[in-house]
Amino acid sequence: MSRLASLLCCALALGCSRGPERIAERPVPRDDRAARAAEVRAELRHAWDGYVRYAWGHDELRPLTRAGRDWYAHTLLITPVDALDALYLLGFADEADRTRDYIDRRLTFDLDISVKNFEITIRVLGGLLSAHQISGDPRLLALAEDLGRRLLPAFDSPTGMPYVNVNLRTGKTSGAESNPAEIGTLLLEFGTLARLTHDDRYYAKAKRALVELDRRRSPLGLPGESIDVETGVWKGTASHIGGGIDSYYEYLLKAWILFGDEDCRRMWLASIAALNRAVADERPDGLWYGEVDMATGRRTATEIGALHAFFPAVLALGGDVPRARRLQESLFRMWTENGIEPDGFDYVTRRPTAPGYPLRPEIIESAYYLRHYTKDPRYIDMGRTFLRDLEACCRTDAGYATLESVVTRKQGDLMPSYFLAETLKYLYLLFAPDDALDLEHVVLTTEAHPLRRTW
Ligand code: DMJ
Repeated sequence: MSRLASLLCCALALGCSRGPERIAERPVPRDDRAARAAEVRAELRHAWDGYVRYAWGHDELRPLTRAGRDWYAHTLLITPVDALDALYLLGFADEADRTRDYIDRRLTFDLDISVKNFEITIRVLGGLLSAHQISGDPRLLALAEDLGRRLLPAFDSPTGMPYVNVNLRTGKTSGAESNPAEIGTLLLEFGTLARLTHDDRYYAKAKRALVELDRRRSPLGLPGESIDVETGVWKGTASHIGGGIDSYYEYLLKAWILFGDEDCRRMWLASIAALNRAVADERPDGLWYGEVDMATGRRTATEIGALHAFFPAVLALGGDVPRARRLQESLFRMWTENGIEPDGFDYVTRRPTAPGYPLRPEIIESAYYLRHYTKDPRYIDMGRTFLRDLEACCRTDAGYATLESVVTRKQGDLMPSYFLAETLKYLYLLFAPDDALDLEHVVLTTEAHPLRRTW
């Protein structure tokens, strides 16, 4: 990072310790996009260097204790795999090549550990597939195939909707109570694996999970937030676009785009109509998406949050730019109200309901899509705010840290792998030249891994 930029960071960090108002008052500098793209690139370098120095070989970095953290008894190299395509995309080809060799040599899935099918699919399977497509390295595809084969038993439930966990060595499953996001956010990765290996089982299993979920939507066209995959009975009847449901919608649309799957198109169109009819909340201060009962449509909460902020991106990709713009404005107010966005926010009382900020990417992802489709500099301005606040509140000497509370600004001891894979990638893409990524010919997974239709 340039001397000027680090001085700016120090100044902003001081502002952060004095409380939220200071940051909100600070004017956003009107500098050019190229400089901001270079700044994000330097921040990726900083975050990556922290991981390499203090947590190399582990799943994630603990930036405050300066140590590594593994999700299970054995590392799955989650940060290196998740971050690999970001290293290529932001121009760190040497680091990426070295990391790719390390992954090829060290990553193994022959482990007696029970893993979360959804998380390992979106971070590891998706990361391996996109890095394989970028580098052409056949070893990454071999790893992806080995992993995919070990995850397949997860789908062996009476309904075909996957269990939450699966043991990578034995195939033993656990966790019958799941949710639409974990059931329905698998088809881009499993489908791409199917196409690249010519083994249609992967596509068929992940597609069936989506279809089984779809046919259990309520007469209003809505899913609930938790379901028993053995009985197919809903366990939680709240319907919304937040955590537990969110990326299920995203994959209906994106599977249609990536695979040309007409069933996914039909499910997407039915779902988006139901959402706009029943979950959207038009208020004098703007457009929000809250929570309703899936059966009655009765509004049960006026809560939104950082995870919901993926939705303007999906709306824009689906062609509804006006609605995407309005929702993004609401969500941006949620960000600026506290100087950084909380994980949960009541849009009526305007208070955080879940005060943490785990370095999430979604609002930045939406700004990127909206900038792509509208060319409106408004979204570049938003990006400057995101970058400034991230640097001010979450940057540490060893990388970036989550916030336990956006109110107190107390930092948490984790740099999730998606901070590199998604948050910094979207921030870079927002400022980078339009051709940095060919969004017309690439589909970004829910973990921001670009997949290309090469088949
Ligand atoms: C990411 O792992 C993915 O975007 C997922 O779909 C939801 N949340 C995190 C980041 O917030």
